[in-house]
Amino acid sequence: MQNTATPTHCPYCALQCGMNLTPTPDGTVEVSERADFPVNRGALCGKGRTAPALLARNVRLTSPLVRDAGGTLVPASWDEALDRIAGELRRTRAAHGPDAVGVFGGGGLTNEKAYTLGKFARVVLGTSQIDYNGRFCMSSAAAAGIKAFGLDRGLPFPLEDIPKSGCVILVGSNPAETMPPSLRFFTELKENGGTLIVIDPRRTRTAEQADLHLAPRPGTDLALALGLLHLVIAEGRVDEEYVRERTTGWEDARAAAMAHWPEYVERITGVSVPELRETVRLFCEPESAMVLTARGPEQQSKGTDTVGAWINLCLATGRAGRPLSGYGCLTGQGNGQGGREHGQKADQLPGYRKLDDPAARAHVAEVWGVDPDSLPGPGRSAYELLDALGTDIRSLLLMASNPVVSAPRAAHVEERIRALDFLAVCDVVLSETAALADVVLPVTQWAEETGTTTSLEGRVLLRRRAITAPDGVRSDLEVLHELAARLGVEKGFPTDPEEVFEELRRASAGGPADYSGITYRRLAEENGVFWPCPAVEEPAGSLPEAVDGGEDALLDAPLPDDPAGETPAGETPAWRTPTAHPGTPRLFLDRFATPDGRARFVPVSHRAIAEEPDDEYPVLLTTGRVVAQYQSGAQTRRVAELNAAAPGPFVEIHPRLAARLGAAEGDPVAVVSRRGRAVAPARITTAIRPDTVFMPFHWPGEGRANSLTNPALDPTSRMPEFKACAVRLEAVGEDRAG
Ligand SMILES: Nc1nc2c(c(=O)[nH]1)N[C@H]1C(S)=C(S)[C@@H](COP(=O)(O)OP(=O)(O)OC[C@H]3O[C@@H](n4cnc5c(=O)[nH]c(N)nc54)[C@H](O)[C@@H]3O)O[C@H]1N2
Ligand SMILES: Nc1nc2c(c(=O)[nH]1)N[C@H]1C(S)=C(S)[C@@H](COP(=O)(O)OP(=O)(O)OC[C@H]3O[C@@H](n4cnc5c(=O)[nH]c(N)nc54)[C@H](O)[C@@H]3O)O[C@H]1N2
Ligand code: SF4
Ligand SMILES: [Mo]
Repeated sequence: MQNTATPTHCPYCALQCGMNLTPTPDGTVEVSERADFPVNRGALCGKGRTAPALLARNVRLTSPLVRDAGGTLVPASWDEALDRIAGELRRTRAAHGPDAVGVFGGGGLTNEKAYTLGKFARVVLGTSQIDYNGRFCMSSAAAAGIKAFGLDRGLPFPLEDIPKSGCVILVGSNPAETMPPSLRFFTELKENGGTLIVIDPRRTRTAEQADLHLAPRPGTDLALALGLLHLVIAEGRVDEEYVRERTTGWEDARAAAMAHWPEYVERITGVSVPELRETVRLFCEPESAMVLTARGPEQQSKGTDTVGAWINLCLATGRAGRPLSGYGCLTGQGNGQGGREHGQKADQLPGYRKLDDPAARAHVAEVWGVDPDSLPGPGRSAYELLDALGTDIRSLLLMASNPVVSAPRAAHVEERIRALDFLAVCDVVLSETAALADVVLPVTQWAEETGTTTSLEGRVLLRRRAITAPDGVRSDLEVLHELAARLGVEKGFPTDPEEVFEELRRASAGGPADYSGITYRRLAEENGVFWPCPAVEEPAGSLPEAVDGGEDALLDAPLPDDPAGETPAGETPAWRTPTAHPGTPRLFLDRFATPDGRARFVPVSHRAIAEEPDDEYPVLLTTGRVVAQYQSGAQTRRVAELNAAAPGPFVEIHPRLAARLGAAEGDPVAVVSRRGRAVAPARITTAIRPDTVFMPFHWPGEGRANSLTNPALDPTSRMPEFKACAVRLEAVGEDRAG
């Protein structure tokens, strides 16, 4: 086994690029091209290429840490650390009740870990107070997808459909920096004669590739989508037959759009009426078209309505649930999709079931061997949970997130974390949040453990262990197993990921995200399987009509029958029973997942961002990412090559705004909001609107963008408004006190 390459997937983003890992003599791994995975065909971005750097002992944690009487984190044995956590959680529960113990998870956790964490909260701790960082990520798109289609799977089609479509509108998405290998799908779209439209207040590297770039004022995507729908109606481009046969609610949505005149929309968004008309023409003329959103329009206090408005545009023009057409959300974290399906969300049970649905509770309680009435109800959303630390929630178990850097209004969140009676953090590195913990547990990483993730395509993938973890670290599953045992639950928390997955299959069976037909064997042999994949016993040969055109079209789907070439043509490979469900690369082609099978229009109207600029705070701040850093930077800031490429925070400023401020390139600039202040060097560029500044959020300390952001929440998704708040800029003199 040594020195042979293990095919697996990247530890970082939701593209989940395929890669091969080969062990090296010094105990780490070498990354090499894995051309058989169709999404990236071997290509990797710098983060994926350099991921093994984090396996080195000098950057990661290799011993549990416990805070001593003097307040210092010192190495401790596993037993000591686990006993301390179990003792503190028990004490909190006895003194303040089960809801005084909180759990915070992450979209980077594998399905097995996310599932087990949700089960641990409900079964062992009995707390309703669990949520996770995915709330900050795609929750608005998820809420809008469920409203309109009855189901939330980020992309309802594989990425390989993109180049064959006629037009793609990318709304607030910068894949050139956030998923570089996926850019190929958009360049192929253009090569095939399709059109790429990018909507972003900045002329990003992605926007530079576009046939048309619209640069709206941050926080106005809802008005923009309504203006486009208005024009679709006014120009007679509504697909009346589709609307009649496949949707409900059109009249109200139509009336709402008619109130958004193009000239009014131009005033709100800054996008001119001719640009709006051109967008409608490019979107409506081809036979097929797509709208893909990412964090730009979603991370707003009206993100759910905003995505709803873009879905309405797709529905009115007959561009959803048809081949090469549809609405999709580009999910972000490594397991951003699977992490939102199996119960680490406040209102959820595995299989994307609802915690307040009696049938769902009964089903999952049976799998877990507990009384349905013992399961707590829905708890608080991520920001609300963090805001309650030190008051209602006295102890917190945190796994795979670094909210001190990544949460909105981060100084306040940091203060709340410090106010806790007890904090335990499981991480691979000493993140800014782990540094505040009472106990830190060092865990294994992707190359050292097996598990499944579900990519942004809805494709369930197997990440395989390639090397043995160093002494001193344990997996998250082992941690939960040990804590459960110490809290009196001896059974039901296995440490073997495949055993967890087998249980997850049963727990998800019959739910919206049904994994029951998926096995590790199939994942390994088939390069992943798209959910839903129920374990149905169907007559052989009757594949479900997953694609218009039935079985023929399914042959196009990335589900190779036998990539290893071991099975004679026409025979079923051994790992798949003859009647196995093939998985569902494409959703909604026959019907939507609503009770009547029709998609639902939602009537939405424009509203302002929660904090509009005024005399005191006259400039808009938006935030996002750069290619070489990942999220809170806890991992990538420890990789020399990435740090050299993106060494620190900056403020993107238009030359006109910079001139008014008297700031030159590289000068430190203070950005001040009602929440706080951040200082970073100016990066002067005409690529941004003159009324807006941009900061990446990857750094702690003085340049922390989240010192500024507004935790105003979307009423449905509870997503904070990371993408727009009011700030003022101040030149920082040489005499600044620091
Ligand atoms: N390098 C890198 N890659 C990553 C990550 C990372 O941290 N670093 N994180 C991963 C994760 S978890 C996620 S969620 C994805 C995120 O992927 P993206 O959504 O592509 O990333 P962002 O930079 O947050 O936002 C995208 C764009 O939205 C624009 N924007 C800002 N405000 C608005 C607005 O009001 N309207 C519109 N239309 N656009 C706006 C920004 O200018 C930015 O270019 O990336 C994943 N990949
Ligand atoms: N201003 C602003 N803020 C934002 C955003 C924005 O666009 N603008 N985007 C938001 C979005 S979309 C997201 S997703 C969040 C992300 O922000 P965070 O939740 O902070 O995400 P990460 O920085 O990825 O933190 C993951 C942590 O878990 C650790 N880790 C990795 N794998 C594992 C594992 O398997 N087990 C354990 N126990 N730990 C692990 C890593 O070392 C790291 O410390 O940030 C949000 N914050
Ligand atoms: S694009 Fe995402 S999955 Fe692919 S190599 Fe880069 S970080 Fe990894
Ligand atoms: Mo995200």
